[in-house]
Amino acid sequence: MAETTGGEVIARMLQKEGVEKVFGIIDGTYFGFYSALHRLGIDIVTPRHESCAAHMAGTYARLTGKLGVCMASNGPGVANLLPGLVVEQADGNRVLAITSARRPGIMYPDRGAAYQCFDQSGVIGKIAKWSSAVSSFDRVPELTRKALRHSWEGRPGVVHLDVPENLMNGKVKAEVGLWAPHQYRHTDPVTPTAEQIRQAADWLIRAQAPMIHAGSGIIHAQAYAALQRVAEVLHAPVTTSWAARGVLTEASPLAIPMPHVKLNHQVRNEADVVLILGSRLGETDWWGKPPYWRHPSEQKTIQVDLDGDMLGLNKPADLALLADAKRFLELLGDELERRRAEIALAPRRQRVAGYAKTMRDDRAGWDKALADQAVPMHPAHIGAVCGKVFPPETVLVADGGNATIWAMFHHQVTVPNTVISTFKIGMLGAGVSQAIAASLARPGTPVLCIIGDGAMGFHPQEVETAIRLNTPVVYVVLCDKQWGMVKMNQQFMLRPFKTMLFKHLDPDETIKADLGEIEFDKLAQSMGAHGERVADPAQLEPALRRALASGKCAVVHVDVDPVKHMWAPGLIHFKKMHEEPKG
Ligand SMILES: Cc1ncc(C[n+]2csc(CCOP(=O)(O)OP(=O)(O)O)c2C)c(N)n1
Ligand SMILES: [Mg+2]
Repeated sequence: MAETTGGEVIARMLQKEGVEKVFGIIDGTYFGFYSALHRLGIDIVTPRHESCAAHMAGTYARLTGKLGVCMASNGPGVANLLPGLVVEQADGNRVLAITSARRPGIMYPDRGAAYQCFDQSGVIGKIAKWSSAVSSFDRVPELTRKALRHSWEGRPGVVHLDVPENLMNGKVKAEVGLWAPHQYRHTDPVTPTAEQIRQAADWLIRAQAPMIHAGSGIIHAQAYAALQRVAEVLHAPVTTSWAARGVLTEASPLAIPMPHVKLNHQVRNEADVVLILGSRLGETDWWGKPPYWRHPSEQKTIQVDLDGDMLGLNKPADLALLADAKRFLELLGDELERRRAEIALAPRRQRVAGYAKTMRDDRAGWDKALADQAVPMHPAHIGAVCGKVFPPETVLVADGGNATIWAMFHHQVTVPNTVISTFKIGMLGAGVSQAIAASLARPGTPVLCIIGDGAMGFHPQEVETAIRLNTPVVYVVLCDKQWGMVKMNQQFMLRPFKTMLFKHLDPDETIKADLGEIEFDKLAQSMGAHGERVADPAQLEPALRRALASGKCAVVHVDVDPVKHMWAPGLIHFKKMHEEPKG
């Protein structure tokens, strides 16, 4: 009988699941696991901070549709992993975390005073979909299967398996049968019934003003083409959650991108039938409530989700459907095409043409800032110039406070699933490693990370990771030497009238909102990256072109006007969003 370790059994099971990469930092406590990954040809991707490993796994999962796996070692490694797990769970990315733990004799319950240990499963269990500690070698396969089952069912999120070092590394004589994924978990998409499709089609065909609201469920189901077909047959406008921005190409007149906040409210108020796909209608969707959405008594809601817990969560559903979004859209598309002649398109066309005019007017308003050629530059230039330099399939990673808002307002998403951020939790610094994972997930595709100077300061060490892994990410760091978004908020709290009058307060009038300088271009050069610094808007395009052409990780330090940077567009709407709607 062959000798194996618990770590090797898990590695082999991951291989059966098609896992090609595991993100994490090595440690002796799980040598049995990662040495088996290495032997099996599974790529071990090592950032320089465990929270980055979690973000990399999450981004990789989101961009590929595969399982993202990260690992961390007991005690400090897991402690560092925690913030990443919080974010990946909140943002709903399919991440399996495998951690080492101290031997069972001294843990669960903690004997006290043991080295490098805490109640890892207890803590992660509170923030994840599911967590379990493994107690014996015999239970390694069963609990790994359970973890994989949880990973692939319901809303994607974090699943955790805590494996003691003696099981990770200890050699055991055993034959462990490896099952195929379909033998222990659901692998076929959940299909709606014909009656449900007929009902949904009836309501959408007869509607005066139908609309679609799409969430990340469209990304996880990779249902872009099916969504586009249904939207086009119905001629229905499509709003999205922030995280699902671009699931319908914004080149389509039916796409209502999220920066057009007032128009999003208008569309949602005019609609008499709304089809909600893979979205919880959370706070950033204004909870699906009046006055931002039409009252439920006047708006029929069809909600499709593969997680029963999401149905009718925040807005009552008239037709609640437990189904895979892609499967649903394909069947609905077939039904709608059969009944195409019943759809009265003229009024729908007229309504959508009105929306296009509003979007053009909004854009013209935002683009006025591009006439400003002052040095240091107006932040509006960055998104606009990046749009010229980078091809449409580029993955944009947005990180930072106002830096993210400027990026969102001056970027158009024409290829679905090319925007990464932490839209639900707004984790400063996550973008640095997300961008590297994006480059690993889409080799050969450019990756652009637009990031604030505060955010970049959380994880600049990952530039070395990008160099080591040969991932040619371009980081554009918006340097205002302040926690810009918070400073703006603070000014309104402290001296609203002076803020309105002079646009900013004096340095001693705000509280700890200013930062010193980090020369991000030079810091990057010290790690072997291409570094540039630019303050003049006329120099931005050539600087970005050089960065992209360098063919390696590049960091462009962009000096932006700190006052203009604070006045990001749409701030009033985002402030309002924090209040519970009255309806
Ligand atoms: C990890 C983390 N800590 C604190 C915050 C709260 N916060 C939100 S925006 C912001 C300021 C961001 O500054 P910077 O990254 O420089 O972006 P800017 O607003 O200046 O463009 C802070 C501190 C956060 N979102 N994430
Ligand atoms: Mg800043």
